Amino acid sequence: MPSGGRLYVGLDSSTQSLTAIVIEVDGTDARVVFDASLSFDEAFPQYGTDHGVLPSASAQSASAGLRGGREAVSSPVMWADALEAILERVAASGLDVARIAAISGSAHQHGSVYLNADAERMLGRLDPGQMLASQIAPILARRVAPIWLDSSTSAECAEIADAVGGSGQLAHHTGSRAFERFTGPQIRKFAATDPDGYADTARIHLVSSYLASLLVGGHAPIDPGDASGANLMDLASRQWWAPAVNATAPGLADRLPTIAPSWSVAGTLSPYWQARLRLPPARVIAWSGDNPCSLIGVGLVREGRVAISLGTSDTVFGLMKAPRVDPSGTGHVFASPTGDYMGLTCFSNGSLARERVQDSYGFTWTDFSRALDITPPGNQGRVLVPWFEPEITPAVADPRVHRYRLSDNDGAANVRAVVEAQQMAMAVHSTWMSVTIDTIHATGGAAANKEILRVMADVFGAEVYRSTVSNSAALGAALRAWHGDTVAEGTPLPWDAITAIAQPSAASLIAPDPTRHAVYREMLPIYEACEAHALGRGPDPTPALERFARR
Ligand code: ADP
Ligand code: XUL
Repeated sequence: MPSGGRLYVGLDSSTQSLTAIVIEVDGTDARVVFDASLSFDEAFPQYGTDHGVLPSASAQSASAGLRGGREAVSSPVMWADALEAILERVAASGLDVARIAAISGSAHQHGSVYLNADAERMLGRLDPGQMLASQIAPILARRVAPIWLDSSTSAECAEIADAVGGSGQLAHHTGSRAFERFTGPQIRKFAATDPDGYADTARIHLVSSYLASLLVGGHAPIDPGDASGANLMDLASRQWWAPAVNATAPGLADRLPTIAPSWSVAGTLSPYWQARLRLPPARVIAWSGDNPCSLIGVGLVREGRVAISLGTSDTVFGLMKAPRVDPSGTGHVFASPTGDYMGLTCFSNGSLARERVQDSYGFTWTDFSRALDITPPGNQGRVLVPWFEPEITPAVADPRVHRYRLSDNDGAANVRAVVEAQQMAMAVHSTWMSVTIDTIHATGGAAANKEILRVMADVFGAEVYRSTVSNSAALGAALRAWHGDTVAEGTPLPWDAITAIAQPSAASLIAPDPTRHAVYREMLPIYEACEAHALGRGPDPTPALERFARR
């Protein structure tokens, strides 16, 4: 290897874009030396995607009949085009690419790619004189890939759960009850609606293992982190769970990739990439899902710390030493790339709900922050249950906003009510992880708002640090490439050292206030009662709120 630090490439194939981050490592010091992104809609208009999703006509023609829920599919050929385009940028970046020691990746979870029996041979002898995408089209057994936004498989979810002995059993083994977007139910639907296409399918990859396969020029394994988003993997053994595999589709066991540890070397960059872009035969470390990669990219390698991502939706996730499963059936357990587990709970009414309140009163984000400043913690017993849109946690199909003792004329009180409700909901619905949360890494667009983070710190009674990593999944992938390379070299570095670059700065700390935290401890059970009432499962919480307001 030429002199200078080793370079590690992390790719993140998200729903809408592909990002590459390159880090340079000297000893245990790492720094980002390249960061670029391309948006699918803008870079590849010929595919006609909208936010990365093919128009619904493609979804309909790709499967016989549209049944219930929304179908959402994307294009594996477009993803191949994007992979080539982003690696071209890395190759042309001026970096000394001969120093690339390893490359890994992250992909949105649950999506599936169906390859035919020619794939193995064709991937092994890609022609560097031709674009990658043109050579991929002939090896697809299904032109499109269903992705995580697809909610059309409720019937399949019920059938799979029934066949394995119920939702509890499925969740106990695979970490999640059957979810429409998860890979197993999607495979079942394809096998039933397009039996010829399924018969042509020799290998079903997740998006992560598909893209890794394109890099190594052969079928890559899948890591346990992304495999646990399939409703098919047994968490304890990190192998496919035969009852779920058999319940999903006939002959599925032969069509799934092998599961290998997240730090496995899947192969090296194939002759195609070496000849076409002059890249070295760098190690390709198994790819993983975006959530497992983000866990690493925000530096969560110990139990007791969680990340709260305040993006379009709000998500709580953190590392768990043991695979504890959410008894309410809304959270997920995935394998973590560290060899541990991770819990994740997703709330669809995140920034979306904050923006709805903001818009109703014509507030800027500065007004929004000021409203939080001038209203007291506990909001004088005024509560809003913020289901502006269908909610994942708890499951609410018919959205409605519920106000208790709260007038919708009072803008400031509504701002505090939405933020408190979201933070309390996250606190309540993450207790299943049985992790004592002492530290929170806040990420996502709304983490820019200090006043929101103050409510977070006070509700959880935890120290909140603002993470400044802009693409935690891509950074996590680059760090995983580094980690996998050290394992392959026989000198594995501990995760604390690998993730030092991802730790938030001490200066961003927002410490909890004990007096305010005491207010929220009192309020939390009352908020739970508000949720129960809104779900039609409990009495009116107004008397309890009145007592709380008078206290
Ligand atoms: P995505 O999930 O799409 O990646 P981001 O993490 O980029 O979303 O978050 C974008 C959201 O952040 C915006 O939609 C906006 O609602 C929110 N946001 C940006 N700045 C602020 C702010 N100062 N206060 C509250 N929310 C904000
Ligand atoms: C998690 C989930 C999403 C996708 C896309 O279960 O569906 O987070 O991984 O980001």
